Amino acid sequence: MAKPRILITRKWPDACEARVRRDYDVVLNETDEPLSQDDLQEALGRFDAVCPTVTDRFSAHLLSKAAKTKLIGNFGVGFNHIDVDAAEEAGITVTNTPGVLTDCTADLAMTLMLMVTRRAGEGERLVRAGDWHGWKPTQLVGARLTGKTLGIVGMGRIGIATARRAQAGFGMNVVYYNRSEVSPERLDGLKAERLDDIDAVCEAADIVSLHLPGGGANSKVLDAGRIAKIGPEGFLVNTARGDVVDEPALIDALHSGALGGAGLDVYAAEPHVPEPLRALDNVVLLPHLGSATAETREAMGHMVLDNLDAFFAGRDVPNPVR
Ligand code: 8YV
Repeated sequence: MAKPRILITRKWPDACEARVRRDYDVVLNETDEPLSQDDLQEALGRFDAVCPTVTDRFSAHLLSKAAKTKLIGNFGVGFNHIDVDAAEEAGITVTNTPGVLTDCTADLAMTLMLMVTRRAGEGERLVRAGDWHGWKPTQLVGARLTGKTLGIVGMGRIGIATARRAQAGFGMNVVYYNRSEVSPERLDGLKAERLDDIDAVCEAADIVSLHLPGGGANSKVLDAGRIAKIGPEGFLVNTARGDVVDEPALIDALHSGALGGAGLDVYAAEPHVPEPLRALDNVVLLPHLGSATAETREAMGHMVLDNLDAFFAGRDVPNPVR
């Protein structure tokens, strides 16, 4: 029997590319250039499965014309770049990669939290520019994490893992908002108070860290009013999706001092990072590095392929998005 035809839209870790080459009739992206909407449309007519990343947008329009593809095996846990209703309507199964990137994304949230509160980006720029002329007691004085309150918005796997690090490693108090109750089993010893809404978390927390999915009702959930509630001494960290924050309102708040600082790994229209944001000193800007470790990226690729293997063997896929 002919092997299923697979498209991998971006360069993957070597071990994962070797596995997919061995098991499937695969087209890899040797140049690693992002595919255009026309390329993706064509792919949906040629391949049994397409394995995209966050850089590939599958709109309802595209999916409604899918002539061949029956599986979209997303390399990543977030899937707001795929219209899953339209995929379902087109009879396409969508899978993702939950769990394997939890620790690394939580580590990156802590990285941003430390960098922005301790002004590490500013310090690095100072040294690299050759402008550091020696130690002084008032130079680049930041804020201490110990004893501060972390507010988590979206207490899923990554939110919990971030809270655990903040509490166990940095002695922080934790409050959170999550639509549903989080069971004590999932909290597993973590001391965290669930507040009534996101506004209450922004009021109570010194640092707010976002861990909710992008798209839909979550779009711009951190608006000007909520950002103002975090306050001039407060900080915002976003490793979730750029669209959950009102980006122009964030820039205004950072500029006016209504918000103390921000640490961002994600942006509203990636890879575009607005120039006014890049011009600000009280923001740390990373290029969507949440899951970027060798171990995790390899685990993500293998998880996509486990889903492909199950699908083409006629078994239930292990990680359907719904
Ligand atoms: C991924 C992410 O690297 O998994 C996610 O949702 O945000 C990132 O860590 C990226 O989405 C790859 O598609």
